[in-house]
Amino acid sequence: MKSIRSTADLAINGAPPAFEEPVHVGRPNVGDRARFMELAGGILDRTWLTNDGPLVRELEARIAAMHGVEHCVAMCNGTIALEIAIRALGLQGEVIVPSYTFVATAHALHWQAITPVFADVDPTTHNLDPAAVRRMVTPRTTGIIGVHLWGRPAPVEALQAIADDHGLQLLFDAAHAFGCSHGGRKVGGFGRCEVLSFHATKVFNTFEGGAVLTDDGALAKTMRLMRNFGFVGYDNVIHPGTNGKMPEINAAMGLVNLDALPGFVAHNRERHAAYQRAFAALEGVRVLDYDARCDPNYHYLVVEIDDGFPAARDDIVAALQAENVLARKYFWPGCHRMQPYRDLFPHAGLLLQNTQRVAERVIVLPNGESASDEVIDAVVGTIRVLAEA
Ligand code: T4K
Repeated sequence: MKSIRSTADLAINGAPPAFEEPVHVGRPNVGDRARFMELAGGILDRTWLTNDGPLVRELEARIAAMHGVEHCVAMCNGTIALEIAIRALGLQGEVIVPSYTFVATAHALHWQAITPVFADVDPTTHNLDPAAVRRMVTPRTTGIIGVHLWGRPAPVEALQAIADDHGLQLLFDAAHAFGCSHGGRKVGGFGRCEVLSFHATKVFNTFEGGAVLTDDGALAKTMRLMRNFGFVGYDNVIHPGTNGKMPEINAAMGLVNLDALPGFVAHNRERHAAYQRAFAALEGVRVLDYDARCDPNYHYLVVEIDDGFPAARDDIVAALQAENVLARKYFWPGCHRMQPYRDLFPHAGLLLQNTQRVAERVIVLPNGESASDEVIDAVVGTIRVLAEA
């Protein structure tokens, strides 16, 4: 592999890229293939392909136990899981969410004619700032959705206090936080419920998939009805519903990946430390770290480019992509600058100063299996050369 020492070495200046094949953020983690094929064979033998099948039930039981909650309701993806949780909790009117999140958090509300009201984030943690949340409560507010961004739990106690003070429902978008803990307690049991995503690009995937975790038996029962059109038995519909079912083949992937998860997380953690070492000598670029109360899964490798760093974030991303390192600007530009929210709330940015600053300084880099030493060298070399130039 070429070493990047001067501007002439950069692919943006005509040199060959550092990697022939794209190096992705979000390359799927895949466990034991032979075991997956075995489970797939069992599905075909049983010809029970979806709708509360035995592998889905096994996966639900294992995920609930792992997160220390009573109920795991598996779904076809995290977005539908959010929508079902939102509807099962009876949210309406306005719901407070961060703008600095994947757009699915806001869309799951808008899709159901609920107004997402964007509150600003803490610039250090990138999670909701409780003081900003308090400022956004109105008589129309019915709930708060906290997001455990990058797998770092949101300020769960402070958000619960606001919810209690105002009689609001609190739930969490835990799409990034599979297996993560806060103060020694696994995510899953905070708020009324917590929503996971098992998308291909997540630390734990079921191709597509998601789930809602809760200790509330009545809520779990309602969500089970809702994910299967409200059916009880063959002809009896007792509740409005949709199709949120997880297929058996997805659960097979989940069971295999659950066995492999400790290895994925250990590897992520080791690569996170390798990035930290590599960036230590480059002043002005910081690898996002976690506080002692948080036990993360290290899935997202997030760096922040300090104000005043000699190279601009967007130029860095363009240069990395030219090297075939497909760095991402998650979650730029913030939901409030995406449609339909940009037109609905044209002045939202005035109250989202931290969101805008953070969204303009973050780069997400390949982690896990994609983050070889060569990739880390190429990333750091590219950024150093750009800064020196
Ligand atoms: N809440 C939050 C906070 C979320 O982050 C998400 C999802 C949700 C809710 C909703 O959960 P789901 O409904 O998705 O279960 C991705 C994912 O589509 C999305 O699931 C994820 N968050 C978000 C952070 O990232 P994109 O548009 O960046 O993904 P995509 O498909 O372009 O993939 C990213 C890279 O990964 C590609 O460059 C190629 C690579 N890749 C991707 C896939 C799908 C592979 O190598 N193999 C693959 O199979 O949004």
